[in-house]
Amino acid sequence: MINQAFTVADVHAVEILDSRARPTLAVTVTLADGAQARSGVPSGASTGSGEAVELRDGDPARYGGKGVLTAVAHVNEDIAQALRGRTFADLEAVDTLLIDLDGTADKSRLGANAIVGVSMATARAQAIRAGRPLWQALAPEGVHPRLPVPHFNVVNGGAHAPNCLDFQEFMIAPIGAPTMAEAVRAGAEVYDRLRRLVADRGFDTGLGDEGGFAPDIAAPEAVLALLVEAIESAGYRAGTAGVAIALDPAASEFSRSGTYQVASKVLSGSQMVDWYEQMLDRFPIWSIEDGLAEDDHDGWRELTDRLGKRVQLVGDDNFVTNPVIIREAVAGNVANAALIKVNQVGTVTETLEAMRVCRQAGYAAMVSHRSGETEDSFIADLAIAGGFGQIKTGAPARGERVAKYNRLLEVADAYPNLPYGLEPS
Ligand code: 2PG
Ligand code: MG
Repeated sequence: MINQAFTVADVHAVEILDSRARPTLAVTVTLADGAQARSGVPSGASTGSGEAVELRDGDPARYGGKGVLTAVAHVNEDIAQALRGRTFADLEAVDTLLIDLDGTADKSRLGANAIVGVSMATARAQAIRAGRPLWQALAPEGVHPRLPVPHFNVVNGGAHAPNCLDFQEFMIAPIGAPTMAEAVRAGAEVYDRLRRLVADRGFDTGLGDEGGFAPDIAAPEAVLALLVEAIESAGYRAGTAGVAIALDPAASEFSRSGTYQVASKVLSGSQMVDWYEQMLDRFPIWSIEDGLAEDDHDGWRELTDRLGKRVQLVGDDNFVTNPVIIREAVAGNVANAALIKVNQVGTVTETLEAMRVCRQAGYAAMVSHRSGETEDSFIADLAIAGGFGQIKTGAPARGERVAKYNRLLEVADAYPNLPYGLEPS
């Protein structure tokens, strides 16, 4: 962390497009000594109900109501007025002011999209001013930064693709790769093999929102078999010694009044856990995110009791990067890892706090993009800084996803002593 006071000279936002042709914000923060940084605000599609509120204009005449001119005005008026000319001890002081200025529990007055853009750009400007790479500036005291295992989302379904696949994300994770560069190479080579396999089986090779293929395959097991084939035919071992598999079914999206309607089945929470258990027996899955719906508290406890020793269980929709919620989950023995998304909670300081809670509890943390992204690579640095050794940021294809992987490659090249891989437990 940087403990150098700084003065904000200016804050400015503009409405730009995200990777899904929807408006979002780009925020530029300028400090008094001239350091200047810009950030692009990400946006999700399968959002948890407890997320900080993304402010949309709701004017049907512009972008189908999805414009963000109100949030932009909040940055350029209220927030700029409150920050301009003021000196802050650190990033936390800025974030605290933003939270107070908003005055709501869910950041709905100014908009979490407005607030998080200012927070991210301030963090970056502060790092530039200190002459430090962003990851060094973000790294908490006592945490050892490391290059994260990239979780490449290579098959997209659910809310991210128009196919019949209910599970949202099938990821490949080169846990056994010796270096960041080899991990990225493995991801790209397996992705390339997969494209050919998908085409050979007669499926369309069109892509979903996160750059993964979106074949019309309904059964998750069929996709898993295809992934193992792609991993092995690219010359890698399937499993944690080589390239493992991670899932984000995003089960909230297919839960209906206490049941799960998925792959032409109607299952209870317990039956979902049975099904995951069978998948773990057959396939090299090392991590499951949002295996059950955010409000299925009994199900999550059963999932953790039965599978928590065998596999990483990541809370996303249910945890929403909220330190208070994660603390409760730890107390209730729910999951063993959290997904970390800056815009879910709305400031960089609260995001770092969520990671601190995970660390204290012995939970893992995976830093994540959103399905709607910009070319901003902020989360690559955040993942290095957090020291857990995990990131998911889509397929090794499409500029807004690749920007993050390329940033990791550049840091790996510039800092050859940074270790790669999962943090040893
Ligand atoms: C998720 C995310 C990112 P979205 O569910 O983990 O992959 O999707 O940004 O649409 O919420
Ligand atoms: Mg998720």
